[in-house]
Parts: sequence; structure tokens; C-alpha cells
Amino acid sequence: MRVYKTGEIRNVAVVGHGASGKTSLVDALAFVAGTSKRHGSVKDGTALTDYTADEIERKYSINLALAVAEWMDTKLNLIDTPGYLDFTGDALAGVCAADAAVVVVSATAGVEVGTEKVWDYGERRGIPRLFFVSLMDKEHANFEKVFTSIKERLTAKVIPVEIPVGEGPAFHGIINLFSKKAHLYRKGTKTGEYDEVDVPAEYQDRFAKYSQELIESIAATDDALLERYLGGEEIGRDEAIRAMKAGMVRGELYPLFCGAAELTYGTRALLSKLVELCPAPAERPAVDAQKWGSAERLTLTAADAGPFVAQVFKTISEPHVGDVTFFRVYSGSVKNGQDVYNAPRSASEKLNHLCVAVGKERTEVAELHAGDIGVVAKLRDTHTNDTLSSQSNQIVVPKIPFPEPVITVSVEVKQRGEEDKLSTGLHKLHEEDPTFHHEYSGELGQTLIRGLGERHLEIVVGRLARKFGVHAVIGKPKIAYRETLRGKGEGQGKHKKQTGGRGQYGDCWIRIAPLPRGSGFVFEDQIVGGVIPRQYIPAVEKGIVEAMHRGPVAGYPVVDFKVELFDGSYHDVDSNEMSFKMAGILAFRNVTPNCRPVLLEPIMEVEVWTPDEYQGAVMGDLSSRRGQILGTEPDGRLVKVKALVPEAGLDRYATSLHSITHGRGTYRQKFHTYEQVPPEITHKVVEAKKKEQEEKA
Ligand SMILES: Nc1nc2c(ncn2[C@@H]2O[C@H](COP(=O)(O)OP(=O)(O)OP(=O)(O)O)[C@@H](O)[C@H]2O)c(=O)[nH]1
Ligand SMILES: [Mg+2]
Repeated sequence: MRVYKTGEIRNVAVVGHGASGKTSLVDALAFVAGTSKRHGSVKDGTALTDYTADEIERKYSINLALAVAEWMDTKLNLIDTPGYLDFTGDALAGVCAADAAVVVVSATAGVEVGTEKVWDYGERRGIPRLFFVSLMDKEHANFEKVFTSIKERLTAKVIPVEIPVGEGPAFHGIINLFSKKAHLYRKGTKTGEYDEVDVPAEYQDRFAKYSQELIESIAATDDALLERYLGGEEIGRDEAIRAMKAGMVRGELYPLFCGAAELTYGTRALLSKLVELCPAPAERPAVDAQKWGSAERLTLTAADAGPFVAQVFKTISEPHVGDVTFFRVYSGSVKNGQDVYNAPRSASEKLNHLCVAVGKERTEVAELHAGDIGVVAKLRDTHTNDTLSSQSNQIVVPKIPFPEPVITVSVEVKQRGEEDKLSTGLHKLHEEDPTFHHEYSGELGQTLIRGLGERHLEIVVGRLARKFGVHAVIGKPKIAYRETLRGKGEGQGKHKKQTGGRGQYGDCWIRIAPLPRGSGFVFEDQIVGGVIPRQYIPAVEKGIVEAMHRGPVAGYPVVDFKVELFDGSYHDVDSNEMSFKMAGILAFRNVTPNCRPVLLEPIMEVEVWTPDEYQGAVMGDLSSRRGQILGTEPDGRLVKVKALVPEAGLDRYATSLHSITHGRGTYRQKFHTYEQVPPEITHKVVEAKKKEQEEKA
């Protein structure tokens, strides 16, 4: 592949809901352009950008992947992204690395939850977008309906530049509103060849209507053009395209295309329009950046003359290769073998074997110009979201705002002794995928992993086995219950042992009283007259602090109470610190069962966003999880429901919300407070804990 200059590059993310045909489209575009020699297919496991073992097996995309289509002396860097929300971090990364996006919408399903999600990513990033109505040959394909659903759910500024000839199995051509011609595909065409004919008579009315709409929409974005149009002047094709490109940059127009990627129908026109309508890197607004280690800000433009700055938007580990790093050059150019610098990690890296990727194939290149996307293997210290620059001019660009995890499960190694390997593996996987998080909870004695969905975490566990040889099983995270005391009590703790030589003697009397929630533990020394010598008093407190880790109800930590140490006795020879600590432990164990102990559970504050048609179902479900609804309010297109829900009631909530709202609901939770567990549930928790301890013993 030849080296392309900044002006000859277009970086385009292909985004959309799961199974809308993105991977098939990317494969067809690269094939029709001739850059890829084989027309692959998702079903056969040969699609260019679904090349990992997981993807071939499951037949959907998990990772973003790159392909190239060389067309009209331009290099289209196509970023195929996964549609499933579990992998939406990669969709966001793809959008962030691109200068434009093709939003793929299935001709049978229309706008779906994944389409809305990626649309929002595009909005936030402010990149020009165009629509591609895919799967036009599929039974029940309906162009008009999809067009309407885009208008209603995404943007009123969508405007078709093509309309289909036939739909579903009868789909066999596309009318181009710019060229005013119809392209009819030859049955069995391999690379999208067509016969160009005049618009068929039966399509004249639709053609006239859409053409007028198109030209009026374009003219409406440009005053001079509008004036000429209203004056009856004809607007030429090239002029219209230029105006459309400018309108797209301002977010005033979103052109719509259609086709069937598997048949290669519609691919040639799309390739040409991607070249003509998408901005080259240098046509994008400058990127905000910062000098590393200083407050100095600067802006970067895609020019070779600028300092070298590139951002890593993806790392993936490949068998027999190791880590492969995908990066986007924001400024400057870079040569094969060049030394670069990762400022935040203080790491020098060498870009050996600088490549561009077409699916899993990587082709070495001599140089990458500003704005291009490159791939390099075996960097030592560089991870997703790092910025590479040079040691003499250390710069960082803002990080990609990866989504926060929504579900948590526990993991455990199948084989004892692999715990260290597990933690190393989890750490590496987090560096590769910032939407995956992990932590060890000492209190629960569990390793917790968090991610964007059950499918996401399953894939992570699979990678753990394949890459790090650690076999782990997923389980339910434990709940961090607490106990507290609702009544007062007093009593003694006496530790006395008479053995052969020197004995042990410690004796204390304590009073216990509840404190308000959140007060913690308070110890008051009320000893007078030296009935317990000064030096032993801290030992009594130590004993109580140790004992309160295992409360009287079910062995959970006890919180929010006060202990007054008011009496005791000692022995001149046998008393020591150890004995008074034991006395403290015994006193606590003696007294607390009489203080009306209760179990507390964590209560989470939950915010759920749902389309209003599911609001009732969402609220009903929260109530059935012992939730208490605090209120609802409209929030954009959605309704926000606020509730307090026990953490124990939120098990697999993400999955359940997904099914209740047909994938359109999202939620967020944070810790709110501890509250008393209702008696019938306390009973269950106590039984479960007993069983757990029996199993351990
Ligand atoms: N009839 C028909 N089927 C298609 C066409 N393009 C893709 N498909 C099928 O639609 C399914 C989904 O296609 P993909 O290309 O994997 O869709 P995707 O958008 O990449 O899906 P995710 O990676 O899961 O987000 C596959 O079974 C394809 O064979 C098409 O033009 N016509
Ligand atoms: Mg895909």
C-alpha cells in the first residue's frame, strides 16, 4: 500500500446497533475498492474485521477493527465497531478516533437502542455523520419506514441522496438523486457493478419529490445558494456536494444512503460519497492538548509540520504476536522505527514495524502522515488511552471518556494457588479495556470484576483463560452486611487461667449503648480508683475492636455504638495486656446479644432512565426488589426514576432492566446508607451465613 498524505485520508467509523450489517459493509467496501482481495462473510467467519477467535465463533463483533478501502486516490480508514452495548466502549473509541461516521440502520429494524447510543456519541464528539440503510434485500425491508424512524428518533435533518429500486427480495437498484440516474445491479454481481439507466417511469414521482427535498435542504444551509435556487437557477452537482459537505460539518445535514452489503449493491456510490463528503483530518477543528506536567494548553492540527502526537484508542492481544496497539496521529508525522515517548508513564517506545491494518493483515509502511491511523505491535508500556509524543516535546490529548461499568460479579480461580496469576491477568485486561474494572474486597474476601454487561464479563473470563492460563468462575458478589445494636446493656468479661507457672487474669465491666447511624465506634474510659491499671485499658479497647468484626446476629461487623468501661479488677502477678484484651472480647460477646442486635444492609440510590412507555414496568420491578421510589422527572427523551433499593435486591439488575425496556433503559447506582434488614430476610441471611461457615469448616 502506498503512503497517503493528510489530504488523501478519511477516517470513518462504522457504527450502529448489533447485527445491522456494519462488519459486512466494511468488508464489502474494502473488497469492492480492491484493497481486500476476498469478499468475506460474517456467517462463514471470513469477514475482514471479525477475525478474533471469539468473533468467528460467535458471529458478531466484540472488538473494533480496522480496514482500508483505497478509492479515488484516497485512503478510507474504516473503523468497524461492535454494536452490542456490552462492547460499546469500542464504539466510542472508534468514534473518537474518526473524523466522520457512517450510522448503519437495518432496513427491517429501523432505529434501535444501539443506534441511539452511537448517535449520541457522534453528537458529543461533533463529527459529521451519514446514514446507510442496510439489508435492503432482506424480507420486510422498508426504506420509508426507516427514514421516518430516523427523523423521529434521531434527527429531522436527515435527507436521502439515494432511493431504492425495489425492496426486500425485489431490491435491485438505486436511484441517485444527484446524478438523476438509476443504477441497476446485475444479478450475481461481485463488485457492485451496475448498468446506468434513466430513472424508470414508475419511479418518476418519487424521484421528483425526493430530488426537490434534497436540493431544498441543501440550499437552506447556504444563503447564496438559496437565493439562486429561488431565482430559478439550476444548482450543479459539484456545487451541491460542496454545500452538503459544509452543511454536514455544521451539523445541519445528515445524508442517507442505502444498499445491501452482502450483494455489494450500493457500495460504489457509498465509497465515492465517503471520499467526497467526509472531511480530511486537516479539515477538522483543532484538538485541545496539554503540555505534560504543566498547565500550558495548546491546539493540534493535522499537519506534518506540528509536533508528533498520537493517541492509543485500542489495544488487543493476538496469539503469537502479543499486544497490538492502534493509534491515531493527531499532529506531526512518524517514521517506521522512530522513537516516541509516553509521557504519563515516562516510557520510551520504538515504533518498530509501523503498519496499517486491513483486518488481521498488517502491512508495514515507511511513514504515517498527520491524521492517519496506524498499528504497531509489542510496545512495552503503552496502553489504551495513552498519548504518544516525543521526549523533547511531551504532550497529552484528553482521554476518551469510556463508559463506567454497570454490572459487578465475583470471580474465583478454579484451582487454588492461581490467585496471583488471576490478579496479574485482571490488571492487564483492564489496561487493554478501560471499560473493565476489578478490585479485591478484603471485607468480602472476594475479587470483584465490573463491566458493561454479562456478555462483556464472559468474554473477559474467556480471555483470562486463553491469554493468562487462569481458569476462573463467575459468581454472585457478596453483600457487605453490618450489624448494630438497638438497646442498652451491661455486663462483665472475665479471663482467668491458672496453669503451672504464671497465670492469666483480666476482668472488666462494660456498658453498651446505641449511637445514631454513621457515628462509628466510641470508647469511653470511666475507670476510677485504679481498679484496672492505666496500662491495661487500651488492651480492653483493642479486644472490643477485634470482637466487633464479628457481630452476634450473623458474624458481620457491628457499627454505631458506644462502650463505657466502668469497672473491673486485676491481679498483681497474673494480669497482663493479653489477658485484658481477652476480657474485652469476652465482655463484648457477653453483652451484645442483650442489646437487641439487628442486621443492616447497604441501600443504594438508583437512578434509572427509561422511555416513558416502560416507566410503569420499571417502577413495578424496583418495588418488587424492595425499592422505595423517590420520584420521577422527564430528562430529555427519557424519564428518570429515582429510588432507594437494597443492594441485595439489585442482583443482575442490568440484565433485567435491559429486558424490561427492550435495551433502552440505563441506570446508575451509588451507595446511600445502611438500613435495618426486615426480620424475614434477616433469617435467610443468618441461615446462609451459617451454611457458608459449615462449608468452610
Ligand atoms: N440479507 C442480507 N443480510 C446481510 C447483509 N449484510 C449483512 N447481513 C447479515 O446480517 C447479519 C449481521 O451482519 P454483521 O455484518 O455481522 O452486522 P454487524 O452490524 O457487524 O453486527 P455486530 O458486530 O454484532 O454489531 C449477518 O448474519 C449477515 O450475514 C445484506 O446486505 N443482506
Ligand atoms: Mg460487526
